[in-house]
Amino acid sequence: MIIHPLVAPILAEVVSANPGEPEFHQAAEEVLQTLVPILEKERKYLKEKIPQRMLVPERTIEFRVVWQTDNGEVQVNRGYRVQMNSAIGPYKGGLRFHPNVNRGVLKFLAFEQVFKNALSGLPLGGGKGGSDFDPKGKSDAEIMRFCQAFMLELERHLDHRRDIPAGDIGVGAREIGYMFGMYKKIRNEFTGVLTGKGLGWGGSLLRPEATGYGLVYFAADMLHTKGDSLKGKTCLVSGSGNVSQFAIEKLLELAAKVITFSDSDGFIYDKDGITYEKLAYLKWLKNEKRGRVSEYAEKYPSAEYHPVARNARQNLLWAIPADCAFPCATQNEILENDAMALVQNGVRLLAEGANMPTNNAAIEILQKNGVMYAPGKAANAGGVATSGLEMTQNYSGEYWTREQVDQKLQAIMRHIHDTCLAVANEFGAPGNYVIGANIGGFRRVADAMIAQGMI
Ligand code: NDP
Ligand code: 2IT
Repeated sequence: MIIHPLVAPILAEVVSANPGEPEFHQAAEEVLQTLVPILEKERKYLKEKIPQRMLVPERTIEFRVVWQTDNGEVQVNRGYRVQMNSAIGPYKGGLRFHPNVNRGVLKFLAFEQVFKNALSGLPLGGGKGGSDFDPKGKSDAEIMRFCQAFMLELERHLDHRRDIPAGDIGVGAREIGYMFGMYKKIRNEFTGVLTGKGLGWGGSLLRPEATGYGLVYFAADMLHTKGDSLKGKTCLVSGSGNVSQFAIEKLLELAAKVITFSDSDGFIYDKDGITYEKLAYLKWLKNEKRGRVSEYAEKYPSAEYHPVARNARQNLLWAIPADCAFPCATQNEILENDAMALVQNGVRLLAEGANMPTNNAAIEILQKNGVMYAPGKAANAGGVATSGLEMTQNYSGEYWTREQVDQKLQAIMRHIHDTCLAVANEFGAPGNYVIGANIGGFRRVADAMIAQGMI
């Protein structure tokens, strides 16, 4: 990809100042390229060095986490919190526990989060954190000890008006519970410092469902612009965690047919389609048993299990013919060959549940071939938006019904969708959700930064 000369020096500086952080470079490149039209039109942003400022975190915290396994072995992990941008609200974004977590991964996630949170229309700044801790195969007691040790340090950097983490890969209701308990014990106060809490202790109805549901609402709105709907559409979903499970659930509700899901070892192709009963099994398998998706094929012999080929440049899940694709696992799961396979099979729409699952070359292939493409920072914003709704409920002491939260979630997803299209139109790129999301998110944060002076 040729980098536009207006932003090439900015990207070059990001690359040289952040060595060994390819995911952060990738996210910076994707955003900078699409900001060119607004940077050309409104010179104040470059004069004030807003893109450059947005690419340096306000603060990055890195710390040691020491804990003990059940058999007494001492373990050392790295913990992080990237407090990226607080121009429009307190830092907000998830915590990820996965062995491939490092500074660069969290900087890319925090950078994306700033735009996503701005698009939501809520007063939320952006941050992200986590650890290279691997939750796989750990006992419940080990998870608890790790979460407590992690929060023992992170606590001093958090506050319900300063920085409010939530879940992400490897961090679900169980981990949020253990971290919340430790935070409350240290502070001796009960505040909504984390979102994704349990329903009986400050959580919001629909927060677990929100990312997956919001993703599907967004995709439905995209198809609606073409007079089409999800009804009867064959869909590919990847991942099998929180986002995937509720994306599948909402797709079933809207009468779509879902034929795939996956984990990091392989994928399931169920040509008969996933039913509510099969989805209930998948939820039990992943959330209670903490098993692998391969076990689904043992239970439902109509389904095929395909192990992933290590270091493959193609993920064969994306080569299965379908109408719509919903990557919901992790970054860079759709590369050039996958995008070409999707195009060849006539996929109409790709909406990202995961953060940055499609690399920049693959995005270009999809867009050039007329696939409707929605970036994660727009399409998966339903999770953080509902975290925002959880915060409002915590501040006010109110509890909203499922219907009330769902209505607000749908309204927020529609607002993001319509903002993307309106901004894309304004900048001469009708239907381009990437330009719409990036410029729409950028403008809100950039204007706040300018108003607040040189900080
Ligand atoms: P979960 O931990 O619940 O599930 C993650 C899923 O992705 C699992 O199926 C996991 O498989 C798979 N996966 C993880 N890492 C890899 C990898 N390196 N290669 C292949 N598969 C992998 O996480 P979530 O569902 O919460 O998150 C999924 C994505 O959605 C992430 O990109 C996250 O950032 C994004 N997201 C999450 C939001 C939320 O509210 N939770 C909000 C917005 C975006 P395995 O079991 O093998 O690890
Ligand atoms: O990527 C994301 O938006 C999340 N993991 C959710 C963040 C949040 O604060 O709810």
